[in-house]
Parts: sequence; C-alpha cells; structure tokens
Amino acid sequence: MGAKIISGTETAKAIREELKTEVDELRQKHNLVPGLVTILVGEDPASQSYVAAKNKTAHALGIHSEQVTLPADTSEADLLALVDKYNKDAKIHGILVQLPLPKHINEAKVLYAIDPNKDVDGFHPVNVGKMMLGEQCFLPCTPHGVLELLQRSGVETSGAEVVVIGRSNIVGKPVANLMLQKRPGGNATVTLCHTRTKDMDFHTKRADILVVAAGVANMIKGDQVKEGVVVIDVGVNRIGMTESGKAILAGDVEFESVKEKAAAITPVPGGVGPMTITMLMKNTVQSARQHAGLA
Ligand code: L34
Repeated sequence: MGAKIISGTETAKAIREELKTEVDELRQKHNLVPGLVTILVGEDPASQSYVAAKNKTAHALGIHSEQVTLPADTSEADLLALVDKYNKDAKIHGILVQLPLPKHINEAKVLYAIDPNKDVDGFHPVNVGKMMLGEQCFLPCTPHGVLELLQRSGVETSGAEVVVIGRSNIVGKPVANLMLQKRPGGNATVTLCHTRTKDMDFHTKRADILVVAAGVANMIKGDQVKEGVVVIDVGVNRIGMTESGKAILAGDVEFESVKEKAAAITPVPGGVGPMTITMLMKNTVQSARQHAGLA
C-alpha cells in the first residue's frame, strides 16, 4: 500500500496561475490592482516567515502589497489606529493582522476593527456569521484551503464521515461548518473532536476524511485510522532546528505510519500551509473586484 500524496504545493501553484491571469486581466481591462496589507506585531519567527511568504506571493501575482512590522510593545490604540488608516485607504482591499498578537493586545478588538469588506482573513464576526449562514463572504483561508484541496484532489465529501480534530476559531470550527453545508465540497456528516472528547480513537477510526488541526506534533498514528481514509494534516509544528538554523517541521499526523493505511494524505510542509497563503490571495482579488463593483 502507500497513500496518494495530496500536494498543497502543486495545487496552490495551479490556483496561483489562475489568479495571476485574473489579476493581469483586472489590471489591463479595468485598471484595477488588488491591494493587500499585512500587519505583524512582534518578532515571532514563524509569523515572520508566514507574513514574508504572503507578501512574496502577492508580489509574484501582481497584487500590490504593503508589509507593516511593528515592535512587540506596540499599544492596542496604535494598532487600532493603523487598522483604521487602512480601512480608509482605497488602494488596499485586504487587511491582514497576523495572529497571534502580543498578550497585552485584545485580539478580538483588533479583528473586529477591520472593515468586514476588507477582512480577507474572514475572522470578523460579520463574515463568520455569513459563513455560518452559507452566504457569500470571505472564507477563512486555512479552512477554505482545506476544502479546495479536497475538491481539486477529487475527494467526494457528500455523505462522507468527516472527523475534525481541534475546535479553534481559525481552523476547527470553520472547517466543520463548511464541510456540513449544503453545497459542493460540503454535505458531509461532521464530527468535531477536541481535548475533552471521551474516546478519540472511536471517532478517528470511523472517519472517511480526517482533518487534524490540534496543534500537537505527530498526535495521530497509523493504528488510529481506518484503511482508505483521506487525511488532511493542518498542523505545522516546529519540533527542532537544523544545524544551519532552519526550523524542522512536523504535522499533527505521524506521516510514516498513517500513510501506510490512508488512501491519500497531505504532507507537512507542502500540504495545507501553501493553500492558506493562496486562499488569502484569492480573497484579496475577490475583495478588489467587490470594491470595484466587478464581483
Ligand atoms: N491573521 N494569522 C492570520 N491569518 C492566518 O491565516 C494565519 N495563519 C496561521 C497563523 N496566524 C495567522 C497562517 O497564515 C497559520 N498560517 C500559516 C501560513 C502558512 C504556512 C503555515 C501556517 C506555511 O506556508 N507553511 C509551510 C511551511 C512554512 C515554514 O517553513 O515555516 C508549509 O509547507 O506547511
């Protein structure tokens, strides 16, 4: 046996090519350049690398991108003022405040201050609510990436037993919600597991599709899944450092043992991560269209 490897890198590349064409066309036909600002507070190395990747990808697609880096002791008031400035900036269609924020800043307060029409992360309550109702809105990037990856890999979700591990607002809750919605990519029977779940193995062993977003390195092993399962590993855990100072990454899934039983599995790195970044680009382009009345 041996699972099919679902490459997020390859799928993201295909979507980025589509987006590049779309961005070129918006510029040529409508003189419209989508604009994104990323705001990073502090010096967390993982956040720095994600934000850098977002700006680099935006640039490669012809999206105007601004990168603001603020010291860790930036006040909440200053951050809110900056968000407000970009809310009013017509060149900017997407505002992303990278999480986590330093402890002294109220994350919810900052996310709620972003204009919902520029909320390309899909974290504002207006977008969360619309998502829940199945209305058109900005979908959160990682969950959206998971759905796109499944769809583009030809994995049927309709009627599938989907088990999601992790109940974060960023991944677990929205993935579960999207996968049960009555539309293509949804229609699954969804179980959402978390740290208080009584019998985790009972659930993981009956999953047709297992989405793991627990934030615990190598948590799910081969003996916890059934033969033929499709596994989406959302975890990006830094488990060490190479001699040259590069982070060593591990997913939430023990790849070697699980791939022996799975029909298909995403790797880490190269799985969901690149999809998250690409969905941010998609949302930014969508936002630019909406602002220009071209949606
Ligand atoms: N506001 N904060 C906001 N929006 C987000 O969507 C995020 N997230 C999460 C953390 N904070 C956020 C991200 O961007 C996680 N995340 C993210 C983005 C990209 C990657 C991982 C997490 C990614 O590209 N991972 C690569 C490995 C990169 C590396 O070497 O570190 C991968 O192949 O998985």
